[in-house]
Amino acid sequence: MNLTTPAPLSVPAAWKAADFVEDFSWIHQFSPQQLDELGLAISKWRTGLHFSEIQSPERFLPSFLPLAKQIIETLATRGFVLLRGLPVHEMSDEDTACAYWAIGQLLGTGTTQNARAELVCPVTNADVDFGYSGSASQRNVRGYMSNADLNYHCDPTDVVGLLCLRKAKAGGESTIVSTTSIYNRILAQHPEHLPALLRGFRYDRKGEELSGEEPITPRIPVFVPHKDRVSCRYARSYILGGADKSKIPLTASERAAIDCFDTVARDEELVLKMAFEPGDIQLLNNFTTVHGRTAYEDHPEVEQRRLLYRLWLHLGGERPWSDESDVMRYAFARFGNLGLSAQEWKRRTTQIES
Ligand SMILES: O=C(O)CCC(=O)C(=O)O
Ligand SMILES: [Fe+2]
Repeated sequence: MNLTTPAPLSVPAAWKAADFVEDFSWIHQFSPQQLDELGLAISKWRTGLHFSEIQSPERFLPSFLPLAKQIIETLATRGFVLLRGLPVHEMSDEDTACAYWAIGQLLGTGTTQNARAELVCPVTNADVDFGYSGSASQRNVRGYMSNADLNYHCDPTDVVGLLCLRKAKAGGESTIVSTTSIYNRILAQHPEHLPALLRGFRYDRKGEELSGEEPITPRIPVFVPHKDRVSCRYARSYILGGADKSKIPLTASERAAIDCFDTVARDEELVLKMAFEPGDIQLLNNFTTVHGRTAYEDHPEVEQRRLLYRLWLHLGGERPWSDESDVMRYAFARFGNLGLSAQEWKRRTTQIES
């Protein structure tokens, strides 16, 4: 265990909204050369390949390689970037998935994200009821399939990518917050909540576990302080679901601790707003940022609904991700059909078929 005495951190990951009023270095616009390479690569890959079968994308996208290196460095330190200008209007949704997957594989390994083992997962309103009431209709529902407000959370993977294909008619604003800043604030102003947050919570697997697997995770700390950084895992709806399914209600101090986390996360001083445009790719380090989304209203036509493509990337031996404990990195990330690379998923399905 890498626990150290909690202390405030002054590192690039501890950013605040005011740091980016005039600094747009977090936005990278794809260059004409990068887009030409991508167009050419897609025309090669289009000939019957599924995106998950693309081999060695780096051979086709040489001008992306310095960018990929820089993105990984930035994700490891500040924790977020926005790539702008993927020409989604000029591409079929299939070609977009292909381009997006290929770019993602230059950064890490794409993994499956749900019981259906989707590797590029559509985030769109499937008319499901998502919320925090714990009602039967909300049981086992994941927020990305609804148009509801999503509380600040980490996705259970090293890096999440969200590519915007279509915007909502109204709402659906994405915002992010540094979890290092949340930690600093709680340490300074609400230290009484730290013990519960360091101890952590059990997460609901929302029925996506395989038979024989536990329906809830072991306890996952919200914060793990290290010498020069603090790792975070947090997702309120899954914590509430975990308490519900285990039939062990949260204690008053646990409830107060997650309420405190949410209140601090919503502080305007900490929140960075991102107005997604079609073609934008948001990339986040899930150990140092939480993201949220406001509720939204869709256009009436189903094909015009807000649509994002989500990628979950495993960064392998790359630091600091490789320094995380198994509980932090995998307890809520690898179970059921989730958290598998395309190869691992193929192997699993081939074994089942044969
Ligand atoms: O719709 C969004 O902007 C975010 C969705 C989200 O958090 C997710 O799919 O993990
Ligand atoms: Fe998310």
